[in-house]
Amino acid sequence: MSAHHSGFACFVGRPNAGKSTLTNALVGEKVAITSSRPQTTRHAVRGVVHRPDAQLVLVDTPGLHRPRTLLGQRLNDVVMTTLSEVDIVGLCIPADEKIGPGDRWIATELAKASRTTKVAVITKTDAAPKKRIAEQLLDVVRLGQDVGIEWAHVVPVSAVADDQVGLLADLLVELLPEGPPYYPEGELTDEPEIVMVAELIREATLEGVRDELPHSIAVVVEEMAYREDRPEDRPLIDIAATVFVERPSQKAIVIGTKGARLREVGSAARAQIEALFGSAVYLDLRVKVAKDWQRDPRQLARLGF
Ligand SMILES: Nc1nc2c(ncn2[C@@H]2O[C@H](COP(=O)(O)OP(=O)(O)OP(=O)(O)O)[C@@H](O)[C@H]2O)c(=O)[nH]1
Ligand SMILES: [Mg+2]
Repeated sequence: MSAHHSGFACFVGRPNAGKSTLTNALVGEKVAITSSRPQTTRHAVRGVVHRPDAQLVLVDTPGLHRPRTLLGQRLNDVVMTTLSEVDIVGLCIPADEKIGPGDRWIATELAKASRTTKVAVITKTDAAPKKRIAEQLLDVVRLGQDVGIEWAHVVPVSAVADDQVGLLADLLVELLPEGPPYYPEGELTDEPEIVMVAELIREATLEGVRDELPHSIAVVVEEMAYREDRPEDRPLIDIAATVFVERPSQKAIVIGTKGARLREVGSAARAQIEALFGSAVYLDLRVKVAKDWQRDPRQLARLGF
Protein backbone atom coordinates (compact mmCIF):
# COMPACT_ATOMS: atom_id res chain seq x y z
CA MET A 1 0.00 0.00 0.00
CA SER A 2 1.26 3.50 -0.75
CA ALA A 3 1.96 5.89 2.12
CA HIS A 4 -0.69 8.16 3.57
CA HIS A 5 -0.20 11.88 2.96
CA SER A 6 -1.52 14.74 5.05
CA GLY A 7 -0.99 18.37 5.78
CA PHE A 8 -2.28 21.90 5.95
CA ALA A 9 -2.97 24.39 3.19
CA CYS A 10 -4.22 27.90 3.79
CA PHE A 11 -5.88 30.33 1.46
CA VAL A 12 -4.86 33.95 1.72
CA GLY A 13 -5.78 36.99 -0.32
CA ARG A 14 -7.54 40.32 -0.27
CA PRO A 15 -10.95 40.59 1.37
CA ASN A 16 -13.70 39.32 -0.95
CA ALA A 17 -11.32 37.31 -3.17
CA GLY A 18 -13.46 34.19 -2.78
CA LYS A 19 -11.37 32.26 -0.21
CA SER A 20 -14.25 31.04 1.94
CA THR A 21 -16.45 30.11 -1.02
CA LEU A 22 -13.55 28.08 -2.41
CA THR A 23 -12.89 26.42 0.95
CA ASN A 24 -16.53 25.35 1.17
CA ALA A 25 -16.50 24.06 -2.41
CA LEU A 26 -13.40 21.94 -1.73
CA VAL A 27 -14.79 20.55 1.52
CA GLY A 28 -18.18 19.96 -0.07
CA GLU A 29 -20.05 21.56 2.79
CA LYS A 30 -20.41 25.03 4.26
CA VAL A 31 -17.78 25.38 6.96
CA ALA A 32 -17.13 29.11 6.52
CA ILE A 33 -19.64 31.89 6.02
CA THR A 34 -19.38 34.05 2.91
CA SER A 35 -20.76 37.38 1.78
CA SER A 36 -20.39 40.06 -0.84
CA ARG A 37 -19.05 42.40 1.89
CA PRO A 38 -15.28 42.53 2.39
CA GLN A 39 -13.81 41.15 5.64
CA THR A 40 -16.43 38.53 6.27
CA THR A 41 -14.08 35.91 7.72
CA ARG A 42 -12.71 36.80 11.15
CA HIS A 43 -10.86 33.71 12.28
CA ALA A 44 -8.93 30.82 10.79
CA VAL A 45 -11.58 28.30 9.78
CA ARG A 46 -10.52 24.72 9.18
CA GLY A 47 -12.16 22.47 6.63
CA VAL A 48 -11.03 18.91 5.88
CA VAL A 49 -10.83 17.17 2.50
CA HIS A 50 -10.79 13.38 2.94
CA ARG A 51 -9.23 11.03 0.40
CA PRO A 52 -8.55 7.29 0.75
CA ASP A 53 -4.80 7.93 0.82
CA ALA A 54 -4.62 11.54 1.97
CA GLN A 55 -6.10 14.17 4.22
CA LEU A 56 -5.89 17.83 3.28
CA VAL A 57 -6.70 20.32 6.02
CA LEU A 58 -7.68 23.68 4.54
CA VAL A 59 -7.38 26.81 6.61
CA ASP A 60 -9.50 29.70 5.39
CA THR A 61 -8.21 33.03 6.67
CA PRO A 62 -9.50 36.61 6.95
CA GLY A 63 -8.74 38.86 3.98
CA LEU A 64 -5.45 40.71 4.30
CA HIS A 65 -5.96 44.46 4.19
CA ARG A 66 -4.60 47.76 5.43
CA PRO A 67 -5.94 47.76 8.98
CA ARG A 68 -7.89 50.76 10.25
CA THR A 69 -8.95 49.34 13.58
CA LEU A 70 -7.56 47.08 16.27
CA LEU A 71 -9.86 44.35 14.95
CA GLY A 72 -8.29 44.79 11.50
CA GLN A 73 -4.81 44.39 12.99
CA ARG A 74 -5.87 41.28 14.86
CA LEU A 75 -7.32 39.77 11.69
CA ASN A 76 -4.09 40.38 9.78
CA ASP A 77 -2.13 38.83 12.66
CA VAL A 78 -4.28 35.69 12.41
CA VAL A 79 -3.33 35.38 8.75
CA MET A 80 0.37 35.95 9.35
CA THR A 81 0.47 33.32 12.09
CA THR A 82 -1.44 30.81 9.96
CA LEU A 83 0.88 31.45 7.01
CA SER A 84 3.87 30.44 9.03
CA GLU A 85 2.32 27.17 10.21
CA VAL A 86 1.08 25.47 7.04
CA ASP A 87 2.68 23.29 4.36
CA ILE A 88 1.06 25.02 1.40
CA VAL A 89 -0.26 28.55 0.86
CA GLY A 90 -2.75 29.32 -1.88
CA LEU A 91 -2.80 32.99 -2.84
CA CYS A 92 -6.30 33.79 -4.13
CA ILE A 93 -6.63 36.48 -6.77
CA PRO A 94 -9.97 37.09 -8.47
CA ALA A 95 -10.03 36.79 -12.27
CA ASP A 96 -12.37 39.72 -12.63
CA GLU A 97 -10.13 42.32 -10.98
CA LYS A 98 -6.70 43.58 -12.00
CA ILE A 99 -3.84 42.75 -9.67
CA GLY A 100 -3.44 45.72 -7.36
CA PRO A 101 -1.14 47.04 -4.63
CA GLY A 102 -2.99 44.92 -2.06
CA ASP A 103 -2.18 41.69 -3.94
CA ARG A 104 1.41 42.85 -4.44
CA TRP A 105 1.85 43.47 -0.73
CA ILE A 106 0.41 40.08 0.16
CA ALA A 107 2.67 38.35 -2.37
CA THR A 108 5.68 40.16 -0.90
CA GLU A 109 4.77 38.92 2.57
CA LEU A 110 4.19 35.43 1.21
CA ALA A 111 7.62 35.39 -0.42
CA LYS A 112 9.15 35.67 3.06
CA ALA A 113 7.74 32.26 4.03
CA SER A 114 10.62 30.60 2.24
CA ARG A 115 9.94 26.99 3.25
CA THR A 116 6.27 26.95 2.29
CA THR A 117 5.01 25.63 -1.04
CA LYS A 118 3.11 28.36 -2.87
CA VAL A 119 0.24 28.02 -5.25
CA ALA A 120 -1.61 30.83 -7.02
CA VAL A 121 -5.36 30.42 -7.38
CA ILE A 122 -7.23 32.61 -9.83
CA THR A 123 -10.76 32.66 -8.46
CA LYS A 124 -14.17 33.56 -9.94
CA THR A 125 -13.30 32.51 -13.51
CA ASP A 126 -17.03 32.35 -14.28
CA ALA A 127 -17.11 36.13 -13.82
CA ALA A 128 -14.44 36.95 -16.41
CA PRO A 129 -14.08 36.42 -20.18
CA LYS A 130 -11.50 33.85 -21.37
CA LYS A 131 -9.15 36.56 -22.62
CA ARG A 132 -9.08 38.22 -19.20
CA ILE A 133 -8.36 34.89 -17.48
CA ALA A 134 -5.43 34.30 -19.84
CA GLU A 135 -4.07 37.79 -19.07
CA GLN A 136 -4.53 37.22 -15.37
CA LEU A 137 -2.53 33.96 -15.60
CA LEU A 138 0.37 35.87 -17.13
CA ASP A 139 0.04 38.71 -14.62
CA VAL A 140 0.12 36.25 -11.71
CA VAL A 141 3.23 34.54 -13.08
CA ARG A 142 4.83 37.97 -13.46
CA LEU A 143 3.81 38.92 -9.93
CA GLY A 144 5.57 35.79 -8.68
CA GLN A 145 8.73 36.71 -10.60
CA ASP A 146 8.63 40.29 -9.27
CA VAL A 147 8.51 39.26 -5.61
CA GLY A 148 10.62 36.10 -5.85
CA ILE A 149 7.96 33.40 -5.63
CA GLU A 150 8.08 30.29 -7.75
CA TRP A 151 4.49 29.07 -7.97
CA ALA A 152 4.16 25.29 -7.73
CA HIS A 153 0.96 25.74 -9.74
CA VAL A 154 -1.20 28.56 -11.06
CA VAL A 155 -4.78 27.29 -11.12
CA PRO A 156 -7.85 29.12 -12.42
CA VAL A 157 -11.04 27.97 -10.66
CA SER A 158 -14.65 28.88 -10.18
CA ALA A 159 -16.09 27.76 -6.88
CA VAL A 160 -19.55 28.98 -7.88
CA ALA A 161 -19.60 27.19 -11.25
CA ASP A 162 -17.66 24.21 -9.81
CA ASP A 163 -15.00 24.53 -12.49
CA GLN A 164 -11.55 23.03 -11.75
CA VAL A 165 -12.27 22.73 -8.02
CA GLY A 166 -11.56 18.98 -8.16
CA LEU A 167 -8.36 19.62 -10.08
CA LEU A 168 -7.19 22.11 -7.44
CA ALA A 169 -7.88 19.52 -4.72
CA ASP A 170 -5.83 16.93 -6.63
CA LEU A 171 -2.91 19.31 -7.08
CA LEU A 172 -2.91 20.33 -3.42
CA VAL A 173 -3.10 16.71 -2.26
CA GLU A 174 -0.11 15.83 -4.47
CA LEU A 175 1.94 18.49 -2.71
CA LEU A 176 1.31 17.09 0.77
CA PRO A 177 4.07 15.39 2.73
CA GLU A 178 3.69 11.88 4.12
CA GLY A 179 1.80 11.87 7.38
CA PRO A 180 -1.10 10.42 9.37
CA PRO A 181 -4.71 11.60 9.22
CA TYR A 182 -5.28 14.41 11.72
CA TYR A 183 -9.07 14.23 11.80
CA PRO A 184 -11.43 11.26 12.14
CA GLU A 185 -13.00 10.03 8.93
CA GLY A 186 -15.96 12.16 7.91
CA GLU A 187 -15.15 15.11 10.19
CA LEU A 188 -15.30 18.14 7.94
CA THR A 189 -14.40 20.87 10.40
CA ASP A 190 -13.43 21.42 14.02
CA GLU A 191 -15.46 24.61 14.33
CA PRO A 192 -17.41 24.37 17.59
CA GLU A 193 -21.17 24.28 17.01
CA ILE A 194 -21.70 27.43 19.03
CA VAL A 195 -19.25 29.30 16.79
CA MET A 196 -20.94 27.98 13.64
CA VAL A 197 -24.29 29.20 14.95
CA ALA A 198 -22.93 32.67 15.73
CA GLU A 199 -21.35 32.82 12.28
CA LEU A 200 -24.57 31.79 10.51
CA ILE A 201 -26.41 34.54 12.36
CA ARG A 202 -23.71 37.06 11.41
CA GLU A 203 -23.93 35.92 7.79
CA ALA A 204 -27.68 36.52 7.76
CA THR A 205 -27.16 39.93 9.38
CA LEU A 206 -24.64 40.96 6.68
CA GLU A 207 -27.15 40.34 3.92
CA GLY A 208 -28.36 43.71 2.68
CA VAL A 209 -26.38 46.03 4.96
CA ARG A 210 -23.84 48.41 3.51
CA ASP A 211 -20.83 50.66 4.03
CA GLU A 212 -19.28 50.41 7.47
CA LEU A 213 -22.08 48.44 9.08
CA PRO A 214 -20.86 44.92 8.18
CA HIS A 215 -17.61 45.61 10.02
CA SER A 216 -19.48 46.80 13.08
CA ILE A 217 -21.47 43.60 13.51
CA ALA A 218 -20.45 40.87 15.93
CA VAL A 219 -22.60 38.00 17.17
CA VAL A 220 -22.42 36.13 20.44
CA VAL A 221 -24.50 33.05 21.25
CA GLU A 222 -25.40 33.28 24.92
CA GLU A 223 -27.36 30.06 25.28
CA MET A 224 -27.95 26.94 23.27
CA ALA A 225 -29.74 23.87 24.61
CA TYR A 226 -32.21 21.16 23.66
CA ARG A 227 -35.59 21.99 25.13
CA GLU A 228 -36.74 19.48 27.70
CA ASP A 229 -40.00 17.54 27.49
CA ARG A 230 -40.00 17.33 23.71
CA PRO A 231 -41.01 14.16 21.82
CA GLU A 232 -37.87 12.25 20.87
CA ASP A 233 -38.54 12.46 17.15
CA ARG A 234 -39.23 16.21 17.27
CA PRO A 235 -36.37 17.86 19.14
CA LEU A 236 -36.15 21.64 19.47
CA ILE A 237 -33.06 23.69 20.18
CA ASP A 238 -33.42 26.97 22.04
CA ILE A 239 -30.83 29.53 21.04
CA ALA A 240 -30.40 32.99 22.52
CA ALA A 241 -27.98 35.26 20.70
CA THR A 242 -26.97 38.90 20.71
CA VAL A 243 -26.04 40.93 17.65
CA PHE A 244 -23.62 43.67 18.68
CA VAL A 245 -23.26 46.89 16.72
CA GLU A 246 -21.17 49.95 17.49
CA ARG A 247 -23.69 52.79 17.50
CA PRO A 248 -27.40 53.32 18.23
CA SER A 249 -28.03 54.40 14.61
CA GLN A 250 -26.74 50.99 13.48
CA LYS A 251 -28.99 49.26 15.96
CA ALA A 252 -31.98 50.97 14.37
CA ILE A 253 -30.90 49.77 10.90
CA VAL A 254 -30.40 46.16 11.99
CA ILE A 255 -33.77 46.06 13.73
CA GLY A 256 -35.61 47.83 10.90
CA THR A 257 -39.06 49.38 10.87
CA LYS A 258 -41.10 47.74 13.62
CA GLY A 259 -38.50 44.98 13.82
CA ALA A 260 -39.03 43.83 10.24
CA ARG A 261 -35.35 43.46 9.32
CA LEU A 262 -34.43 41.60 12.47
CA ARG A 263 -37.30 39.17 11.87
CA GLU A 264 -36.02 38.50 8.34
CA VAL A 265 -32.49 37.99 9.62
CA GLY A 266 -33.82 35.69 12.32
CA SER A 267 -35.75 33.46 9.96
CA ALA A 268 -32.87 33.30 7.42
CA ALA A 269 -30.43 32.35 10.18
CA ARG A 270 -32.88 29.89 11.70
CA ALA A 271 -33.24 28.02 8.39
CA GLN A 272 -29.46 27.65 8.15
CA ILE A 273 -29.12 26.51 11.76
CA GLU A 274 -31.95 24.01 11.38
CA ALA A 275 -30.18 22.59 8.32
CA LEU A 276 -26.96 22.33 10.32
CA PHE A 277 -28.51 20.41 13.21
CA GLY A 278 -31.40 18.69 11.43
CA SER A 279 -33.64 19.88 14.22
CA ALA A 280 -36.17 22.61 14.81
CA VAL A 281 -34.72 25.78 16.31
CA TYR A 282 -36.21 28.57 18.38
CA LEU A 283 -34.03 31.61 17.91
CA ASP A 284 -34.18 34.55 20.27
CA LEU A 285 -32.19 37.45 18.76
CA ARG A 286 -31.39 40.74 20.46
CA VAL A 287 -29.42 43.72 19.27
CA LYS A 288 -27.13 45.63 21.61
CA VAL A 289 -24.71 48.51 21.23
CA ALA A 290 -21.09 47.86 22.23
CA LYS A 291 -19.67 51.27 21.53
CA ASP A 292 -16.69 51.22 19.11
CA TRP A 293 -15.88 47.61 19.98
CA GLN A 294 -13.58 47.24 16.96
CA ARG A 295 -11.13 49.67 18.54
CA ASP A 296 -11.43 48.63 22.16
CA PRO A 297 -9.09 45.88 23.39
CA ARG A 298 -11.33 44.92 26.31
CA GLN A 299 -14.46 44.57 24.22
CA LEU A 300 -12.50 42.72 21.53
CA ALA A 301 -11.37 40.21 24.11
CA ARG A 302 -14.95 39.78 25.29
CA LEU A 303 -16.05 39.12 21.73
CA GLY A 304 -13.34 36.53 21.27
CA PHE A 305 -10.62 38.43 19.39
N1 LIG B 1 -18.96 34.78 -9.65
C1 LIG B 1 -18.33 34.24 -8.61
N2 LIG B 1 -18.41 34.82 -7.39
C2 LIG B 1 -17.75 34.25 -6.39
C3 LIG B 1 -16.97 33.08 -6.53
N3 LIG B 1 -16.43 32.78 -5.33
C4 LIG B 1 -16.85 33.73 -4.47
N4 LIG B 1 -17.66 34.61 -5.09
C5 LIG B 1 -18.36 35.75 -4.49
O1 LIG B 1 -17.41 36.68 -3.98
C6 LIG B 1 -17.88 37.25 -2.76
C7 LIG B 1 -16.86 37.04 -1.66
O2 LIG B 1 -16.74 35.64 -1.40
P1 LIG B 1 -16.09 35.10 -0.06
O3 LIG B 1 -15.85 33.64 -0.28
O4 LIG B 1 -16.87 35.52 1.12
O5 LIG B 1 -14.69 35.88 -0.10
P2 LIG B 1 -13.51 35.86 0.99
O6 LIG B 1 -12.24 35.95 0.23
O7 LIG B 1 -13.67 34.71 1.90
O8 LIG B 1 -13.77 37.22 1.74
P3 LIG B 1 -13.27 37.69 3.22
O9 LIG B 1 -13.66 36.63 4.21
O10 LIG B 1 -14.01 38.95 3.43
O11 LIG B 1 -11.79 37.88 3.12
C8 LIG B 1 -19.21 36.59 -2.47
O12 LIG B 1 -20.24 37.45 -2.92
C9 LIG B 1 -19.17 35.32 -3.28
O13 LIG B 1 -20.43 34.85 -3.68
C10 LIG B 1 -16.91 32.47 -7.83
O14 LIG B 1 -16.30 31.42 -8.07
N5 LIG B 1 -17.60 33.11 -8.82
MG1 LIG C 1 -13.86 34.68 3.90
